[in-house]
Amino acid sequence: MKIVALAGGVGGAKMAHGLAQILPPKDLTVIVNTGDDFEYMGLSISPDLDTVCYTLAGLANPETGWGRANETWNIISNIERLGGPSWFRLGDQDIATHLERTRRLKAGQTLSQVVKDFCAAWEVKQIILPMSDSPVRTMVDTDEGELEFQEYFVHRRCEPRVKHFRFDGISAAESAPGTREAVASADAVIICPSNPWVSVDPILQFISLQNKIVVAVSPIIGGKTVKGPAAKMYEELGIEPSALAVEKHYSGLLRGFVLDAVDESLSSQVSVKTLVANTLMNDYTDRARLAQDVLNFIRSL
Ligand code: FO1
Repeated sequence: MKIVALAGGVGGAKMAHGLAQILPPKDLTVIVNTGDDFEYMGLSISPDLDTVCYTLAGLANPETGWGRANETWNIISNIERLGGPSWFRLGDQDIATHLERTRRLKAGQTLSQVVKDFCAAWEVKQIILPMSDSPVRTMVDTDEGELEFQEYFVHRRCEPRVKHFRFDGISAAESAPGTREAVASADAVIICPSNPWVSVDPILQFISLQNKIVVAVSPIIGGKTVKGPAAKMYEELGIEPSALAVEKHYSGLLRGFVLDAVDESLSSQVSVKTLVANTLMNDYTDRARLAQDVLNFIRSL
């Protein structure tokens, strides 16, 4: 079964890793959000792409979910000592990724080419595609004004209240090579348990899911998010955070919806077919089990 997974952030990477443990590599394409990308200290940073690639390569930091395992922090500590910025924590190994990506982009390579080469070097056999090769920047309109995504997310720890999201550059941007073809030839598309507002919505601007079997996995469990600000965002936008809110978010797109066992009672209110599953992914086994459950669910649709 050929699957396209739409992913951003740690939840998306874990689900992609679960799918990667089951599907033959050529049958899994992951289209990744690049709205969180930014330039920091002259470096081109692509957090969601790196999180997905590091996770599939088995190189991700198991505590944070982002960055590298067994990381050292010599460069950032020395920058800090010199009075430079250190709010965005870049480890030594991770900095090598950003230096090399920045060098290649400056030399004229596209982001897709860079990702392809890095995946080959890290022995990631699945197909990982950025949503676009053009810069798209998620801007968060808050009660303290409009902030760049990482400024809001990391520097301000998601404290400002959100009012609206804008994807700067989206009207001039095109989908990355291979994304539309991957969706067209997929048997199904899985929307990973990523933040609907800032991880999935940007990707959805680039692909058409018409007439596809689309299944979403809720990132909200019992009204809360496992990681990140999705529940807080729903609340601040005047929507009660719940799996139902996520299903409504994707209204018109879905053939099936996966919600956690904790939310089983909500299942009857969902307007598409549902799968109640254990969606918490604490370890590699949980990831593979959830992926298998979702694939079986897709077969039943
Ligand atoms: N998230 C943090 O909360 N704090 C950090 O200092 C931080 C550094 C960082 C470095 C590289 C990278 O690839 C990701 C990093 N992230 C950090 C995570 C990332 O910014 C967010 O999780 C995503 O953008 C949201 O999906």
